[in-house]
Amino acid sequence: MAERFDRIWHNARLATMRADRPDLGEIEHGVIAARGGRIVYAGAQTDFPADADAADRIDCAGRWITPGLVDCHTHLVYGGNRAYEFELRLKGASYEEIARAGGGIVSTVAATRKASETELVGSALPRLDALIGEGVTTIEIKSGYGLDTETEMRQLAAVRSLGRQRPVAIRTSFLGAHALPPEAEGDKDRYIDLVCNEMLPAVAKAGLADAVDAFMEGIAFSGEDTVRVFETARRLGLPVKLHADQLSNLGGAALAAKFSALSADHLEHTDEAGAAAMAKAKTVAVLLPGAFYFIRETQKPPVEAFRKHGVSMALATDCNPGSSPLTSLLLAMNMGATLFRMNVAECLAGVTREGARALGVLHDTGTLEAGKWCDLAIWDIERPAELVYRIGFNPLQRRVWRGQ
Ligand code: DI6
Ligand code: FE
Repeated sequence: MAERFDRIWHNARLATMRADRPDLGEIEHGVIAARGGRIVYAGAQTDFPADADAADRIDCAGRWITPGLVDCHTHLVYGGNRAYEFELRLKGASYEEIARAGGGIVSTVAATRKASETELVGSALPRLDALIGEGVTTIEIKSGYGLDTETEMRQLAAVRSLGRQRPVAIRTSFLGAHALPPEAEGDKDRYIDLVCNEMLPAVAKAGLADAVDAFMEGIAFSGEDTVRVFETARRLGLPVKLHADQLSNLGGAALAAKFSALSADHLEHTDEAGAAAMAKAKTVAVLLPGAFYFIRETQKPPVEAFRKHGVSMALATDCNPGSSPLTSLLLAMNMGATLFRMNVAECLAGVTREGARALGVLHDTGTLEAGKWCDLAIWDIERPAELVYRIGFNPLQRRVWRGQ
């Protein structure tokens, strides 16, 4: 009897992004067949049974299909915005100067504390929709604009709520160690006590965090502070990741590797020893060209060292109100290529397979392979390089999440 599927996409060109195939793992005459939301077959038309049966058959007319995109680093949920600070920066103030003068992250904290869960969801939805409109099927969203237990939990509850309101997979990260709130009066030790003894246990108990992140930086937290947060995460059984070496080299990459972090992110100031440590620990390098561009950083992440040591590279928007008000993963790819000199295959892998790896969900999504969720982006393009090459143009024809 002919095998029966829920849906078949045929007459398609596939960029499978499979790690065991070279480049994009292209298949010129391809078929994808799905059942129960999962891919059952993704491969050549010639190897697919001609008598296969499906409730729904979609002729892709030679369009390209990639895995649904993965944005593996965002701060999508927050109150207010920082357009005023942007104006200050246009007058000459730097991102760090504004932060040190009491603006920056803590000004978004004030606005987030004032917002209800409904308001946080409402202001984040248009940003999420912009990303979904470009084919994003999995997104990571962090807390870190509450900096007290109640607001951090409200922010993460808003994130979970977004996942119920849109067809997208969401991974949350708790970023209590993002900045020092004003009421801490400069006492970092006491604040990290609060993060480790109260916030993180409460967030973990409520099931609100899939991972734990920290901002290790001169304007934020030290390596010692980070170690305390990571040790608490380890006790609670949560994986870690780190904002590392963004504005200065404090050895964040190596520290992330020491804790077998899923990813170390930013990494503009990471040195070769950091890259080597990450390779050994299989920690993914998440590169964020939107932040590099927006704060006019000039130090580029060591892409050549990552290649040399075999460090996986992902690309993400870092969507946040202060350093990267970016809601386009397509533009992040263009910036990865133009600013960081990543090639087309690296950019595409960065927003699919490697983004999934950075979130620990590669078993479920990120490539076109039997057994994974049927998360697809179908594009009106002639060659995959167009996805990286254009600036501000969206050729998405259709997006599929879990087979729908
Ligand atoms: N690094 C960043 O680029 C963002 N957070 C972080 O740790 C910036 C967040 C902000 O400025 O609001
Ligand atoms: Fe960030």
